[in-house]
Amino acid sequence: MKDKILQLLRENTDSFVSGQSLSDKLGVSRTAIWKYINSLKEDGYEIESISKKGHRLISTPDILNYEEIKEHLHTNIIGRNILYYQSLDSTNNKAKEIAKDSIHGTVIISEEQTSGRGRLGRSWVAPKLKGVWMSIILKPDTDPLNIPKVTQVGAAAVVKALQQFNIAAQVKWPNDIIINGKKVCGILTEMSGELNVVNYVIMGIGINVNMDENEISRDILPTATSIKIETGIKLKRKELVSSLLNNFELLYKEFESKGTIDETVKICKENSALIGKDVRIISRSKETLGRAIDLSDDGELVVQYNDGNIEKIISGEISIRGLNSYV
Ligand code: BT5
Repeated sequence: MKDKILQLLRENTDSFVSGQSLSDKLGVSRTAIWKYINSLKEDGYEIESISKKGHRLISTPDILNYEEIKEHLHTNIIGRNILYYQSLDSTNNKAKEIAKDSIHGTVIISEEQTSGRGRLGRSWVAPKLKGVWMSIILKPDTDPLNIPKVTQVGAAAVVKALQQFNIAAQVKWPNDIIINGKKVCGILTEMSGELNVVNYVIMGIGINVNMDENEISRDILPTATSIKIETGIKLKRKELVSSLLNNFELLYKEFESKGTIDETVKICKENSALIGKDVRIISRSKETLGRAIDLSDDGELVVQYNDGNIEKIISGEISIRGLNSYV
């Protein structure tokens, strides 16, 4: 009912909509309408209410429910089913719980995470209302070996979305997006499948949007930052999410229909934080020195080790660092 009232108010922002006409159109009492309007106000909608005139929508809050995101969403499938929470331990955990019974393209968004996860059991800090913490459930008909490509599609979609707000960001292969050498976004792609079958993929994306420096926890401050800190721009998170989903659907289409990620690789190469740089390639057991020289057509990082050997690295459990710093 709240959605319907909101829709009617959105369609009439330059005039007042009377309580009586809302009540007539929606078939509920004026008292009920009054209660719903108050509840919308509590959600952060600014509504001017004047007796004998009615209600007029003045502004909408920057919250990440479907009602708000759909305003700028142009997708057919991705994000057409959004499950929105005030607080979750981790959107990837919630996505896992419901993935089997959810449609492809379902998105889980939470305003905060109390136990956000990174790769390899690391934690991800996700404070309330300051960023975008979301997971996309995907059901690709492909071999599990192709799933690392999805992380690259996500990374390219984040870079493209930021470009639409005139923000330049780079991909630090395989799963970080950085601005001025510091991390603003991390991607955690998880999969359930068998040898040759993918049941589902969950792509978790965390973006630090509007934190100030004193809101970034101290232990991550040396490598972490937010879009606001680096650019001074306070983005509307809902517009960023719509743009991200729009770009993701476009890029994912190529992967889904042809299995290739040419457009994604082009974006990741053009905006790579690593290509041309000396790097440390860190796996569980060892650290090797080399230079990042390219990105393969499949989105693997091509490195030349100091002994001259060239190898393509699959994202898996590898971390890349600069020789003396994060990048
Ligand atoms: C990642 O792992 O970067 C993947 C992060 C994915 C987060 C999203 S949020 C929505 C979804 N639900 C989840 O539970 N997770 C996903 P990794 O490359 O392992 O990096 C983790 C490291 O980044 C940590 O060890 C910290 O050093 C650092 N870190 C933690 N929180 C951060 C933040 N908010 N911003 C920047 N760096 C952070």
